[in-house]
Amino acid sequence: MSRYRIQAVARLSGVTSATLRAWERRYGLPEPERGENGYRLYSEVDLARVQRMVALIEAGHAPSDAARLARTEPVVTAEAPIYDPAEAVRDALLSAVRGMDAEGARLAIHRALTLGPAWRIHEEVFVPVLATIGEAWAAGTLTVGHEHFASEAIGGALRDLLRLMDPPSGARTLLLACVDEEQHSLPLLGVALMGAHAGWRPVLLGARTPPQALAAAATQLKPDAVALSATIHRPGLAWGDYAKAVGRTPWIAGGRAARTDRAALESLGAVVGDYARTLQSFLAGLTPRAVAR
Ligand code: B12
Repeated sequence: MSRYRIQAVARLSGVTSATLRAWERRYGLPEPERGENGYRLYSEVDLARVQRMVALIEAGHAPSDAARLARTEPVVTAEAPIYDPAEAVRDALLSAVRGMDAEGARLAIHRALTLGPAWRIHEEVFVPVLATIGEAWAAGTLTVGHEHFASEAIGGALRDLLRLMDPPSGARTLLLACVDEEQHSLPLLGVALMGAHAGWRPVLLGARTPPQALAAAATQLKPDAVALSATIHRPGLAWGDYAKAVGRTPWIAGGRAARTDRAALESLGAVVGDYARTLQSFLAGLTPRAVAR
C-alpha cells in the first residue's frame, strides 16, 4: 500500500500539515503510522478519509461530525476496486438461474432485499437480470425452463414486496392488468410496486385479462386510474375495447407492445409509459378532483 508523507497529503487534500496534525490529535483521524525515523506515513485510506472530511466540512458539517462520518463510511481508494452491491447480487442471481439453484436464487434475492426501496431493487436487480435472461434465451444459451425458473423466483419476491407495502388509509386505487393473451405479468408487478411506492393501492388482475374482465372489475372497484401492460405485439389487439372498458377513468398503457401501438393508444386517450417510472409522473398529475367516475 502507498505511504504518503505529510506534505504529500497536505498537497493532495488542500489541508495544511498543521491542521492534519491537529485533526489527528483532536479526532483521531487520520491515523498515520510512524516510519523508522519517526515521520508520519499515511496510507491511501488515510488520504481518502481526509479528502472525505474536507468535502463534509465544505458541505456544512462541523469538523468533529465530519471526522466521525469519514471514519465510519466505507472508503473507496484508487487501490480498492469499487464494490457495487447491486452488481454482485445480479451476478449471484444470474448464476443461480443458470444452475437452476433454488437455494442460491433465494439467497441472492434475500441479499437484493437489503439494497434499498422496493422499486430500486426491481430497477437495479430484477429488470437487468430479466433482460439478460431474455438475451440469453434469444441467443440459445438459456432455455424457456430457465425463464420460468427466474420468473417464479423474481415474481415471488415482487409479490412479497407488494404485500409489505401497506397503502396509507384513503389511498386511491390503481387497477392493473395485462392485456389479452399476455403472459408477461412480471412487468405489471414492477409497475404495481411503483404505484404502491407513490402511495396508491394496487389491485392486480394479472396476466391475460380480456377487455370484458377489465370492464367488470372497473365497474365493481371504481378505480382512480388503470394501468395496462402489453409485451408481445399482437396486431389485432382490440385497444378500443380496453378504452371502452376503462370509460372515463384515466389510464396508462406500457410495455414494448404498447410502445409500438403508441399512436393508436394516444388517440384513444391513453398515456403511453416507456418505463415503470413513467407511472409515477402519470399518477402525480392526477388530483383527486380530476378523477372522473
Ligand atoms: C420472463 C419472460 C417470460 C416469462 C414471463 C413470466 C411472467 N410471469 O411474466 C415466460 C416464460 C412466460 C415468457 C414467455 C414468452 N416470452 Co418472454 N420474456 C421474459 C423476459 C426474460 C423477462 C420479461 C420481464 O419481466 N422483463 C422485466 C420487465 C420489468 O421489463 P420490460 O418488460 O422491459 O418492461 C419495462 C417497460 O416496458 C415498462 N412497462 C412494462 N409494462 C408497463 C406498463 C405500464 C403501465 C408502464 C407505465 C410501464 C410498463 O416497465 C418495465 C420496466 O421499466 C423477457 C426479456 C426482456 N428483455 O424483458 C422475455 C421476452 C419479453 N419474451 C419474449 C418471447 C418471444 C416470449 C415467448 C413468445 C416465447 C418464450 N420466450 O417462451 C413467450 C410468449 C408468452 C406470451 N404469449 O405472452 C421476447 C419478446 C420479443 C418480442 N417479440 O418483442 C423477449 C423480449 C425475450 C427476447 N429477448 O426475445 N417470457
